[in-house]
This record gives sequence, C-alpha cells and structure tokens, in this order.
Amino acid sequence: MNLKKSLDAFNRAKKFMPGGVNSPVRSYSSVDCNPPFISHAQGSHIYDIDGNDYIDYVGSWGPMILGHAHPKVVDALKKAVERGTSYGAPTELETQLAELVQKIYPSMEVMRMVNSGTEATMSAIRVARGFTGRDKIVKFIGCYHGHSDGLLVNAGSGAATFGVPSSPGVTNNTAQDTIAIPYNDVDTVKKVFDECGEKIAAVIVEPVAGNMGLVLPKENFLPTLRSVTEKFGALLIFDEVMCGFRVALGGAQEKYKIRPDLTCLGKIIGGGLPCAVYGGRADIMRNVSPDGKIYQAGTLSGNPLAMTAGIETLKILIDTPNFTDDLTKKTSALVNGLKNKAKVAGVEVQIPQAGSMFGIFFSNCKVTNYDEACAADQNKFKRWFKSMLERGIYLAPSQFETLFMSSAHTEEDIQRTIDAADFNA
Ligand code: KE4
Repeated sequence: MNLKKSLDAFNRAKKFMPGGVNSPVRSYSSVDCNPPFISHAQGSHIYDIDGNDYIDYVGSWGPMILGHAHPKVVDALKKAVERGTSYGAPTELETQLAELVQKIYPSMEVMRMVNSGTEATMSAIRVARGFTGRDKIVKFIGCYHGHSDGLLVNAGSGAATFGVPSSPGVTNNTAQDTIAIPYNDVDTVKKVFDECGEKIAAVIVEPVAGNMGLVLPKENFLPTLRSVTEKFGALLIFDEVMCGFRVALGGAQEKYKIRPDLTCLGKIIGGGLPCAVYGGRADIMRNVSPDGKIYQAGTLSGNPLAMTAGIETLKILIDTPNFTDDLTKKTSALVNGLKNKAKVAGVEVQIPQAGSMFGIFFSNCKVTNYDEACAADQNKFKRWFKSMLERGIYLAPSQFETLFMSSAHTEEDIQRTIDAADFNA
C-alpha cells in the first residue's frame, strides 16, 4: 500500500503538533506504524491522500453513525453556514436539539450543550459536587471520560484509598478526590461506599465501557451502582458519550432500565461537529448558572452548525423505522463472520458486541475489566490491525478502543471485511 504522501504529511505535521496529531490515538503510536492522512470520506468509506480507499469502522470514534457526509446532514449544514457560523446568543436550534434529546433520554429533564465529551463529564462532576456538597468521585479503571484533571487518575494502593495521577500535570491533591475501582467489581464498590460513602459526590461510569476495548457490564453491576448511590446520597452519572444511541437508541439507560441522575452524551449528538451535552434531574440541573450558582460556560456551546448537524442526525435515528435494530443486526453479521473466520483459523479471539459497537481481543477468555484487557495479546492485535489496513479495512489503532458500524455500511463492505481478516497474520 502506497502511503508516501501521508508519510510526508506526517513529518510536516510533527513540526507543529505533538506527535503530528491533535489527539494522541491518531498517531498510530500504539501499533508502530504511520497513520494515513485523510483527504475525504463518503458513506462507509474513507480515503487517504495517496488515493487509498478504506472501509471505515472508526467513524471518527463514534459520531458517524449515518456514515460520512450524509446528504441530509450536508444539505442542512450548507444552508446553515450561509446564515452565519456562530452568534454567541440563544437560538431555537438549541431548544430543538434539546427536545429531541429529551424525547430519547427522558431522564435528561434539564440539560446544557457543550463542545466535547470532556466538557460534559467535567461539568457533570462539578454539578454533582456542587449539589451534594461532597468532594469524592468514584470512577472505574479502564473507563475514559475525557481529559479533565480529576478523571486522569489511576487506582491508589487500597480500595478506598484515593487516586494517583495518571498524567503529569495532574496534582496529587486533585487525584486524591478520585477513587478508582476495577470495572464490574461490585464487592469493592460496596466496600468503598461502606467506608466513605457519605463523602462521595458521584459515581461516573461508562455503562457499556468502550475505552479499554469493548467491555460489557456484568448483570448486577449497574443495578448495584444505582442502589448504592441512592443509599448513600451520591449521584449516578452515566457517561454515554460513546454508547449513547448505539447500545439502544436511548442508550444503556434504556437497554438496562437504569435511570441515572445525570447523563453525558457526545459524538453522535453533533453529527460529526463539536457537540456534547450533560443533563439530568431538574432539581440538580437547576443549580447550574444562571438558574443557580454552579458555574459553567462556553463560547461555542450550542453552536448553530453543530446544532443543525445534530438535529438532522437525531431526526434520522428517530424517524427511520427499526434504525437501531437493523444496525445491530448488521453488526452481528460482521461479528459472527469474524468469529467463524477465527475459529476456522484456530485462533482464540473475543469479539464482544453491544448494539452497533464491537471490539476485538486476542484472548482465550471473556474480558470483563481492564486487567483482563491488558492480558490480551497486543502483538497479535498489532499484526492483525496492520494486515487489515493493508487490505483496505480501517480499524481503531489500539485494542483498547471500540469499533463502530454505520447505516452506510453495505453487505459487500461486511463480506469484504470478513474476507480480508487473516487471524494468523
Ligand atoms: P471528547 O472530549 O474526546 O469529545 O470525549 C471524551 C470522552 C468521554 N467519554 C467517553 C465514554 C469517551 O469515549 C470519550 C472520548 N472517546 C475517545 C475514544 N476512545 C475519543 C477519541 C480520542 O480521544 O481521540
């Protein structure tokens, strides 16, 4: 595969940006190769500047559930951009998107638009602390909620001891307000709350985890989080930035029938433009400025272009009969095809699926937490990833990521992907 122009572009980019990228995973550093530089994308395909054509299962890390450049979204944006790109003033578009979100996520009684998942989770945590008057936050090891300081934290030495920074620049004092627990570890959740539940403002969780690879919640995990937070007066925050609209139209809270106190959504809600939202119980959210005293703001929050793309995207998700079910079935067809291919090759892989999300671990046991994800064979993953890229299949360059199906993917795309898979690469 010719990647000459991409390599030149990468070398130029490195002169200006750390790793030549504006988000680390894009550098392909975890798969020891150079990233294609993209020229454009259309439907289920993405094209690099060397003219290579790939079937895309990254989908901009989740937003492109309709595929790239969906005509309805593009047409709406073309009209919107001629009305100006940003006003810094209220528009009916924001209310329109909020109404669509509340239709799908009724737990979001009141909400605030922001520009990224990081902003949404960071703000939700501030609201939880402001509402409860408590400082501690519980998160789960392997879950990623964006890069705000208090969430870049690893587990401390003991269960209820406080976290340690997972990045330089995060202070020990900040990290000590975060308790990190293994995902799906119900016993430790109960132990931590028994020890310091009255100090905990909130638990934040990816109800279906997509940032350690795809890891599903065990049957009693989410119900325990809901009951233990209620018992101790802490809030439950569902970070559905990734799994929202994918594990069900109404996200994990619809699929697992758990009503969180606050929810964060992102990615899909902006239809590919910078947009996210946090919201939940009115009695909590009415404490956010200017209704209340908990401050949060943003120059481009509710931007008319992002609102337009989000509205068009959600309208299609809502108005297309069986959209989510059909996308899930399409994903299952790919997952089953890959599983059969691996079985024939005699290679042990785990290919978990949740709605239109799927993942892959070169492991002989089901992955239920971060340690088990780390135990999977990452060298095999790297070889497989490169072989798929060579064959025109564009996957996430890390086994600690999740892959995404779109409504634009065709049966031919899926068959080509299965045919390209060589598990003995
Ligand atoms: P952003 O700030 O990147 O918009 O969202 C942060 C975030 C919050 N919550 C969840 C569950 C997320 O998955 C994310 C971001 N996801 C990553 C993919 N692993 C974005 C890709 C990247 O970092 O470049």
